Amino acid sequence: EGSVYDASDGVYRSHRPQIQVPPPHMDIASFLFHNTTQQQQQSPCFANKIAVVDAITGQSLTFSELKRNANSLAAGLAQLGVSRGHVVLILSPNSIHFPVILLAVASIGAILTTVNPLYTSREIAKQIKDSATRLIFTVPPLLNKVQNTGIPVVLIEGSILENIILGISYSDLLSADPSKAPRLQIRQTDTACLLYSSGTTGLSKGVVLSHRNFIAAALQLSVDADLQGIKDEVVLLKLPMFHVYGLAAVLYAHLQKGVTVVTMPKFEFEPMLEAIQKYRVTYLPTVPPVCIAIAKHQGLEKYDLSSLQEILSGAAPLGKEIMEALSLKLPNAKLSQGYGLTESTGVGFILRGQQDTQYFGAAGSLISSLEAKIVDIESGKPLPPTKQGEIWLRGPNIMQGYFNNKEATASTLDDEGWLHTGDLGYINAKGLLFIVDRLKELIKYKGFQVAPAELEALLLSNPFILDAAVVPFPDEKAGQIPHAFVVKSPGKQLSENDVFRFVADQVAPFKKLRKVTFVTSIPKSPAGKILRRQLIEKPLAKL
Ligand code: 4UW
Repeated sequence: EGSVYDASDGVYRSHRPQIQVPPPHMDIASFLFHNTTQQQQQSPCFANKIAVVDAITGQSLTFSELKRNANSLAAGLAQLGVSRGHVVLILSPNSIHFPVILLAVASIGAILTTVNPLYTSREIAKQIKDSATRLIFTVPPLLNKVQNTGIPVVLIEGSILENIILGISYSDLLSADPSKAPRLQIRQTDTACLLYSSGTTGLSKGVVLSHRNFIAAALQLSVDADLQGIKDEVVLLKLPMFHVYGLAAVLYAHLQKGVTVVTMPKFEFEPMLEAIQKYRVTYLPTVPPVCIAIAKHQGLEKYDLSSLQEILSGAAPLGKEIMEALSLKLPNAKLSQGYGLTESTGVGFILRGQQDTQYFGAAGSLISSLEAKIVDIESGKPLPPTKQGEIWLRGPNIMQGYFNNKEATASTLDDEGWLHTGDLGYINAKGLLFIVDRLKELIKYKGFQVAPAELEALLLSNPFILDAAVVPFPDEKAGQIPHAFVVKSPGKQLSENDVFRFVADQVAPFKKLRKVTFVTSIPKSPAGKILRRQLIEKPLAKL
């Protein structure tokens, strides 16, 4: 039984034990350090336990070093004038410094916003403006993307020379006296992170996640026995730390438990297998395309993957067939699936380690302390098990709202605190969630968000294009690819390639159009809204 359906109010409630949120003065940094210091006291060898290690360079930080560095950096940032409510942006691949920066920034009441290193300068500039970023952390190879923003930059791992030119050195900041870290009273309801998501519609928006959201999500992921994982767990974090899944559900949730996190700066298939072998990784959280790659890979036996006890898939649908193929390939590793959103601090439904094939294809069962409703999209009435409707979620992990965007917040979070996910699904008699479709505009390419509105706005900025719409098109490897329908301006010549190139030059590679169809008009409702269903169904009908 995953959850209990209450017919009197139409709410599904989790069967898992409730989480105990710590006292309100604890922020994400003090909570993590409190937990790990306690473990240190219980076990003498814990102090030297590795908190995070870079799988490629071997650079690492123990839990004590993580704490000291975070406190030093907090002191250094405070000396620089970074204070409560200021937004700090990080543009960096995964690294052992990422958690240091997260905890330092959060511990002084400032707010971390993350950005995909693949973004173009134009995309980054938009986020800097929207979030009112005051300081940027980046690495030398990405410096050119933020150099001309006028915002002070700290180079992580830059050479001394580069740092001198920029004026602020990461190593200088880290050399500050950790005991000088400001002792601020941070409220757990204060914002810890601004993670960007397009939500159910339109352009990317800052998802306001509080300290409590992060702490709750971490606890929700570990409150009951089947979620706790094994003793001496080692988790591989090759998912990006800029995304909620990597940041909240893997990095923060595992560090606060005292679990070693092995990180990879970028995802590559064979190095991932090498890292599993080398670091005796027990747990691999990942996304469907990687599950497919493992299931189809010839030559897995070259690696000793015997330490791997569990693989978790999420961020996009994973079908039953792939799960079956994967379980044949790695018979000793259990398969799990989870469902979440940036707006729910990543967590929602999860099922860990179910070997039984009857669970394959399910997105999980309701996480602790979270309520769900399945709402009929026509009548707005809550639905009982097996009936499909929009998934709504309410609980301590649900975002505070979209940053500076009352309108978008109001259309996603209702007065009773329900998050309208824009996902269509049903909960079966056993309490398992099955995702059926996405009602919202969002396209997911390999688990990454692509907002149609963003590509449409770009297409419309081209004088050769009169009108355009972008919708998802199914793809075996990527899950979905962006497909543009384009109406040419009268008398203008434009090829598919021109359209591909025009977009590709201005967006991160994962947002590129992968299919273009020229049409004479875009179907719209009387109110002017693009009738996306018609476009989505059009190419399928042709097959
Ligand atoms: N099946 C079908 C799924 C699934 C899915 C997500 O980019 P965002 O905002 O957020 C995420 C978060 C994923 C995640 C975080 C932490 C975690 O433990 C976990 O479990 C494995 C997953 O992807 O996109 C949110 C949207 O992505 C789709 C769905 O449309 C959702 O609204 N999505 N998971 N298992 N679709």
